[in-house]
Amino acid sequence: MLKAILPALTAIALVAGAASAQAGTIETIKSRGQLICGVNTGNPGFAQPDSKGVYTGFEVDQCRAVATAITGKADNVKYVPLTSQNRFTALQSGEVDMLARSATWSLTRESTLNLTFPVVTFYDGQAFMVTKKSGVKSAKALKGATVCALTGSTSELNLADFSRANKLEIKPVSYDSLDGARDAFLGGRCDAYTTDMSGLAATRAAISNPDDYVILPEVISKEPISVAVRQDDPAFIHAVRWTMYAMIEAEELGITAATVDQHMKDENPETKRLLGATPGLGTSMGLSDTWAADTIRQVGNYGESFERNIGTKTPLKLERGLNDLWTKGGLIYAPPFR
Ligand SMILES: N[C@@H](CCC(=O)N[C@@H](CS)C(=O)NCC(=O)O)C(=O)O
Repeated sequence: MLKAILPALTAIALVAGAASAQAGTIETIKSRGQLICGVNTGNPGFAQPDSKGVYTGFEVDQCRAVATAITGKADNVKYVPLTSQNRFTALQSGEVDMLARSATWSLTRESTLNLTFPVVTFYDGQAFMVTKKSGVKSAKALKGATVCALTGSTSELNLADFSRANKLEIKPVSYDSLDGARDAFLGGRCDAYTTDMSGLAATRAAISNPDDYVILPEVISKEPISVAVRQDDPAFIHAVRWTMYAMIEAEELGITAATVDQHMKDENPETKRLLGATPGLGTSMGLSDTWAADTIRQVGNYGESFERNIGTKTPLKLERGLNDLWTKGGLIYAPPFR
C-alpha cells in the first residue's frame, strides 16, 4: 500500500515545493513588511548597532536598499547578527532572506551550499596585522608564527595555502567570533591576526592605540565580497542584484539622494529608465517602477554609501581603489538598465 502511494506522495511534495518557491521571497517580504537581513555581529563601518540597537554601515545600507526596493521603506529591515561560522546555515534554513555579511563569493559556496552571490559589492583581499613592536615588516617573515583567524572564513583556507606555499609552518588558531579573534590577538595570544583588509582597517580603527599596530603589505587573496541569497528564487535574486546595480548606475549618472527628484525630469533615456520616468524596468521584476528612485532617495548611490561609512573621511579611511567606478579606474560596473 505504502509502495503504491509513494510516487503520488513524492509528486505532491514536488508540487508543494514548487508552489512554495513560487510564493516567493519578494511576496513574503511584502506581506511580512520587513526584509530579514543577516549582518555582522559588529564590524565598524560595515555593520554595527549603536547603544539603541540601530544598525548603520556599508552592508547595512545594502539591506536598507533591498528593503526599499521591495517595501518602499529603508527602515523595514530586521537585522540578525551572524558569525562567519553560522551565516550560511542561517541563510539556507530561511532564518534570513539575505546576507550582507562580508561573504566572499567562491565556487564551492555556490556549488555545494546552493547559494547565489548576485553582485560584487566590495573588492577586498586578505592581509595580516601585527604589533609595531614585533618589528615584522612582511608576511613572509611570519615563520612558525601563531596566527588568529575566524572559523568558517576563507581567511583560514588562504592562511593554510600561504603557509604551505612559502614553507612558513604557521600555527593557525581559529575563533568563532570576531571579538574572540581580535581579543586573542590584542591580548598577545597570537603573533598576527589575519582577515580581509577591510576587517583589519575596521579593527584598527576601533582600538584605542591604532598606531601600535601595522597592516603588512602583502595581500594574499582575492575576496570579492557579495550579498548572498538562496539559489531557488530567481525573482528575488534579480531584485537584489539590480538594486545593488541601481546604486552603482546612479553614481555613474551623477544621481544622489539629494538630487534624485530633480533628475526625474532629465531627458537622458538611461536616467529615465532607471528612475521609472520611462516605466517598465521595475515592474518587469515584480517591483514598482519607482524602486530605484526610492532606493537612491533613501539610501544614496554606491559612492555616497561608501564615503559615508568606510571612506577616507571615516575612521576606516578606505580609498576607493578597486571599488571606484570603472570610468575612474576601478572595477565597479553595472550592466545596462534596459
Ligand atoms: N570574506 C571572508 C571573511 C569573512 C569574515 O570573517 N569577516 C570578518 C572580518 S572582515 C568579520 O566579518 N568579522 C565580524 C564578525 O565576525 O562579526 C569570508 O567570506 O569567509
